[in-house]
Amino acid sequence: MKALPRRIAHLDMDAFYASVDLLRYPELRGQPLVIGGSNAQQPVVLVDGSRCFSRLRDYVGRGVITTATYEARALGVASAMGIMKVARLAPEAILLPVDFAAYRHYSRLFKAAVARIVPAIEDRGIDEIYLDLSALAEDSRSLAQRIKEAVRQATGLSCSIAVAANKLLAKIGSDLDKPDGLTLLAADDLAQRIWPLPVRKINGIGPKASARLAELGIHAIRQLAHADTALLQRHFGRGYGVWLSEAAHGIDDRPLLTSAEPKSISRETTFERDLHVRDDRETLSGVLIALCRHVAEDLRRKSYRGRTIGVKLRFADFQTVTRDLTLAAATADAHDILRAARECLRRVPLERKLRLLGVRVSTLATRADEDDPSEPRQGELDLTKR
Ligand code: TTP
Ligand code: MG
Ligand code: MG
Repeated sequence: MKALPRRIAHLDMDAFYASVDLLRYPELRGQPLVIGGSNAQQPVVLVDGSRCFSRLRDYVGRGVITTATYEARALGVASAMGIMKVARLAPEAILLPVDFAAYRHYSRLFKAAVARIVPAIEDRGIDEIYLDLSALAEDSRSLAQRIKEAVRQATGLSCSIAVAANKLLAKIGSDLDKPDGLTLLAADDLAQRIWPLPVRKINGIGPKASARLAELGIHAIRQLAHADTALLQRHFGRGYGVWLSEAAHGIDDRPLLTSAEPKSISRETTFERDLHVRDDRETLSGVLIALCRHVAEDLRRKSYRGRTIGVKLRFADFQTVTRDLTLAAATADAHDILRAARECLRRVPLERKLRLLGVRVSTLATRADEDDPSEPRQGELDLTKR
């Protein structure tokens, strides 16, 4: 039986950081706005309650912007541009500092809203996700429309979505009709809509590869699709050469990575006042025991064990140090973790006061990964310094 074609969507928020900031400063709507300043660009509230914003023409200094509204992009501004260059292109544009806490908050909100409609989601970072729509009955257009509305309801923000046969095409597609786009790509759209695009629109062809392709006279995806695979392999190696050719033909079988496997599990705490290792010995010891117990509980709840135990300390002057060690066998036991954490702490000079203490367990394995159930639960401490 032939497998049914997949329906994969890519969703990407429009001018994400700038759009989140516009929720707070709606009076800036319609103006060119650039995000990337420091605290000096924080708006000032005047006596009459109105706000005074920094303009780029007044900016002197280094740094790059994170993003810009579409009004600023119309003036030639783009992500990752130096602020001084942006100031020359758009002197009247407004500059705001980044506010990562706000972006993370809205990122969680839009992902939760989509998850209520589509359960199979691959998280691709702060403002984008892949969705597998294959198991749903509803047609792609009304589904995509419903997802866009849910995102707008939950956040007040717009996004662009494409639905295609795979991740590669969906990712290219979501960028085709920004902002507020809804793009459906069918198999026979490849030549018409994908092939005219420059090769760097393919996620996985970066600046280096596209420069080398340009040296071979290959600029558009159509040219890449018609290029001899053997030639591509000679210039880019066997694997990448084949991949380039397949990508240009819109072939991509990668599954969605729906449940992100954690690389580590950790707990940390910042003290209400800075603590001294000698004078506050008992408090610190209690905190360390509690952190190890919490990490052990997290590990057990998620059915993980870990072999690498680490500590993190931040001193009153904000200097941060970490130490870790690797055990002979993975553990989820609070006593094992505590023993190893204390061993790590012995390797840190502790003259200054502490403002933060953390415990991390990494090199994780799930129960299913453990092939030998008879292995000793509590391995010897292997004090190999890393
Ligand atoms: P993007 O999705 O690449 O861009 P965008 O959401 O601002 O605009 P678009 O409508 O074209 O999708 O990136 C998401 C956020 O990531 C962006 O708002 C700011 C941040 N970012 C950077 O900090 N530096 C960068 O170079 C890029 C590209 C993005
Ligand atoms: Mg975006
Ligand atoms: Mg993005």
